[in-house]
Amino acid sequence: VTTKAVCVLKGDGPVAGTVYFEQKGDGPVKVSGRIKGLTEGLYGFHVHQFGDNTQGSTSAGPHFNPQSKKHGGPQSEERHVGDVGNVTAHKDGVADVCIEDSVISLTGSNSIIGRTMVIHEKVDDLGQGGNEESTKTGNAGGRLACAVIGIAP
Ligand SMILES: [Cu+2]
Ligand SMILES: [Zn+2]
Repeated sequence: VTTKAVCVLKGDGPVAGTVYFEQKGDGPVKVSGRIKGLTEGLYGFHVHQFGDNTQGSTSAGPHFNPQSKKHGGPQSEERHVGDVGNVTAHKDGVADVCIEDSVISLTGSNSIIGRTMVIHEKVDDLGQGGNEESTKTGNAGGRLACAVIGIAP
């Protein structure tokens, strides 16, 4: 069985995009899509706990972290479930999202369905920043755009 999900990122500024999720059985989740309106560089990209956007991305809460771990990178042993890393925008301001992740899921206790995808204003230091904030948020700063992850056909 293949499960699919999608989110349409929007914010107060020019950053917007569409991100697709696809998972065969309980295998890795393929995350693909395109985010525009950026400037060249890396941007923290996470699944946050709640699908609540009543106060914009603020009400989405912290990184999705059902096992109460510290913040990390996608390859880290110690990471939040929601820590899928960074996306890279090129000179044209577009980031092509191409991630495969074995920790997030579209089913079960690590399911990201109904939670919020967030792209941040800064690079995620993946927990290696050497300060307290790094172990919580990766120092990725404010939230440029977000969207609730929904079930796709
Ligand atoms: Cu985040
Ligand atoms: Zn995190």
